[in-house]
Amino acid sequence: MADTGTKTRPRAALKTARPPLYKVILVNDDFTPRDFVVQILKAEFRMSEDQSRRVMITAHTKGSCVVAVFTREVAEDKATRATDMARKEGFPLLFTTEPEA
Ligand code: TYC
Repeated sequence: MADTGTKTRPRAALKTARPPLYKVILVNDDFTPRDFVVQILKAEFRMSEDQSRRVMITAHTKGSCVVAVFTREVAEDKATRATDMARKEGFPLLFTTEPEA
């Protein structure tokens, strides 16, 4: 095969450049009002009204939906904050995180 000129970087350098990513997942439930879910998505994840409604409806119909992907700390922080906002209003809405791939 022809030499493409691409050099393999050391493992340590690659790891520093790309930390593992985590998905924030919105979980459906039977009690949280749709509009409240949309408000949370807009507030915590800075999503538009349109995007928020699509994600909410996907979770509603399929059971869950990936909201966004972040580094682990950011993903866990956002999932906790969003879940806490719902708890304060007495809703069982849940955001979880899991490693990507
Ligand atoms: N299923 C809820 C209802 O019908 C709305 C909802 C959607 C709740 C998505 C949670 O992640 C969720 N009121």
